[in-house]
Amino acid sequence: MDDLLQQAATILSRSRRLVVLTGAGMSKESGIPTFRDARDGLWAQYDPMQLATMRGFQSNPELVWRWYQYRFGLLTSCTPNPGHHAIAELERRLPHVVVITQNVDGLHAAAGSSTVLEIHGSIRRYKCLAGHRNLAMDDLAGQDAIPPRCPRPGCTALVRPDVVWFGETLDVDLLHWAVAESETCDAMLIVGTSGVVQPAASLPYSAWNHRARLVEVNPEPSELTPLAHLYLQGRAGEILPQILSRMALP
Ligand code: BJW
Repeated sequence: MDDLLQQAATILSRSRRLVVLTGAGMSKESGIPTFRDARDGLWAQYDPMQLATMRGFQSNPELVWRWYQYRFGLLTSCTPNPGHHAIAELERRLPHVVVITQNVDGLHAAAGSSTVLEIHGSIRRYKCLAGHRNLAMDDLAGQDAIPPRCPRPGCTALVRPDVVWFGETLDVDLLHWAVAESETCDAMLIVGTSGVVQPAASLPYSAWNHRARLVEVNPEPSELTPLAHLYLQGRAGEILPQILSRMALP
C-alpha cells in the first residue's frame, strides 16, 4: 500500500489540471449513508423509484418531501471528514483543481473547496414544479402544507428539492463544464462512487480517452476500477490524507 500511496502522490503532485470526481462514499465517514451499499445503503431500505423520480413525487409528494426532510435533518449533525479536507487542501497545492460531485450534501464547500460542480443538485436548495428556482428553506417558512407551495408571487406550484432524480436531465451548463474539465484534465481522482449512474459514470472514460491518469479510492472495487491506473483500496477519510502527506509541499 505504501508504494501505491506514493505513486498516487506523484501523479497528483505533477498534475496541472486535476478533476476530483466524488460519490456517496466520500461522505460515508461523515455519517451520511451511501445508496447502494448492500447492508446500510439507502436503496437497501427505500425504493428509488418511489423516492427519486418525478413519478414518485407526483404520486406521493408528501412521502418524498418527508424523506428529503429526514435526510436534510441528518445533515445538520454532519461535518466534512478528513477526506473532504484533504481534497480542499489539494487546491492550495496544485494550479487547477475542480471537484465534480454527485453528492447533494454540500460538504466539499463546507471543507473549503471553492470550485465544486454539484451535478446532482443540492438538498439545501428548492425549486417549484412551475420552474422557480433557488428557493431556500427560509423562503418556505411559516407554511404548514407538506410539501410547501411556491412563495413566488402568483405561483402556487408544489415545491421539491433541487436535486436530479432518475430520468431527469442534469443542468446542461454544469454538465458541459464537467465534461470539458474531464476532457482537459491530466489526472482524475475518483472517490467513493460505484460508477453505475450516468452520465457521471462516463466522465472517467472521457478523461481516460484524453490520456489523463486515473486514481481511484474506494474500499470496494467499482465499475470504474478496471479503468483506473491506480486503485487504492480503502476509505476516503483514511487514504486521502495519506496521499496528501506524501505530496511535496509547494
Ligand atoms: C466508500 C466509502 C468510504 C463506501 N470511502 N468510498 C445510460 C445507460 C443506462 C442508463 C442510463 C443511461 N443514461 C441515463 C440513464 C438512466 C439513469 C441511470 O444512470 N441509471 C443507472 C442506475 C442504470 N440516469 C439518469 O436518469 C440521469 N439522468 C440522465 O441521464 O438524463 C438523461 C436521460 C434521461 C432518461 C433516459 C436517458 C437519458 C440522472 C441520474 C440522477 C441520479 N440521482 C441520484 C439521487 C440524487 C438526489 C439524492 O441524493 O437523493 O443520485 S440516485 C443516486 O445515485 C444519487 C447518487 O449521486 C448517484 C450515484 O451514486 P454513488 O454516489 O455512486 O453512490 P453508491 O451508493 O452507488 O456508491 C457508493 C460507493 O462508495 C461504493 O462504491 C462504495 O464501495 C463506496 N464507499 N464507503 C470511499 N468510506
